[in-house]
Amino acid sequence: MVENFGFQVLATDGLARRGEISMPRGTIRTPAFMPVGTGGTVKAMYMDQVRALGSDIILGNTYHLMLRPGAERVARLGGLHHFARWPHPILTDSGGFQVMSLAKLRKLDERGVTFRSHIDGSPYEMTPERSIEIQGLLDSDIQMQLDECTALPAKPSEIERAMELSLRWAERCKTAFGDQPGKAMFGIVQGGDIAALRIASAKALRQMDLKGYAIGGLAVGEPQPVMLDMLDITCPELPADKPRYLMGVGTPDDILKSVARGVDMFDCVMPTRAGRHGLAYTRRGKINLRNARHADDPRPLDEESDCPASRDYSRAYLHHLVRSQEALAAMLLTWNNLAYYQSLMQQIRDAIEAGNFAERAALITAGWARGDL
Ligand code: PRF
Repeated sequence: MVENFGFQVLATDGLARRGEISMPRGTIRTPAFMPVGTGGTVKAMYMDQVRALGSDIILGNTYHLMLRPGAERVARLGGLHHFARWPHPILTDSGGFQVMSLAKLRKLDERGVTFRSHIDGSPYEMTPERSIEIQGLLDSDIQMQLDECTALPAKPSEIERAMELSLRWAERCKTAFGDQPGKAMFGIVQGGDIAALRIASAKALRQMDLKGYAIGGLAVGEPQPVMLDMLDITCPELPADKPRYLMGVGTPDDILKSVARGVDMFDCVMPTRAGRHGLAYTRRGKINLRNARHADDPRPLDEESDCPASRDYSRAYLHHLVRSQEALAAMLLTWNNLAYYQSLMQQIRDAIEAGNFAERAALITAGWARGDL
């Protein structure tokens, strides 16, 4: 068994990297997509299915789990892996981003954030130290620093203030995390859409010699070209021998273009959330099963897929399930969507190894344009 957290780049193709993160609970093949398991469940999926699709790691949320069922309770029940029956690596987000988007009566200062639960209004305080403590109680393998993410567009002075605060919080999280050889605490680059701030943030985090680096504060309202510019500027500032994680991204197109710029890890609610809203991601593009044109269509979503949800059920039946608001609609479409995302990641990894990533990415992109015919 591997005792220490490690990262190895196995192959490169342009700026794209094929790598491996190794840690006691398992090996993560990168570029990796991490299904979102906010409250200890990847919604509408059994963990065995999530694993069978090729997921090496899932994401959990500090914010949701601290409110319900409570981090101390999860710890008493044996930690999040045991509680949720996922024995493989788990990455947890630190809570700051979710507090800012979900909690009520938020107040942020140097010390941390105070807020009221969106569930029952009860008060909480989240400091960098408490975030790391909670992530430890959950027994998370890859923990994230507490940060402040600025939604875009924003005033440069606001972006700078949040970026500087996030750097001070990174130091406090690093101290609170201490030395845990089998686990990692990642810093988070902030700096909005301002190149100089991105560079300053990345340089300062690099000085802290962390085990991995996330890029936050993107896909928060800016156009895709701005996000890609920020990746062009940020990735070269990060150490080549550490994993890079683009938080909360994204569409299949975002993922291809970010891998091309040197990103190794992704998470996004898109495949799971879309699956609960009647949307299917396929190699021919996105299909809205709610649409009446599918009512008499006997074809599956993808006859060539090896996922039963994609291959064995007719579009007519899926349309019927979506229109009837059946639980099985969410189950089958989420299964299909995660199968598509993980097959995309496998194609990306294979292409980088084969040295034909750009050509393969162009073919994949051309496939989406064929539409749902
Ligand atoms: N910070 C944290 N979590 C995040 C983000 C961030 O900036 C984003 C932005 N896309 C998603 N999730 N901690």
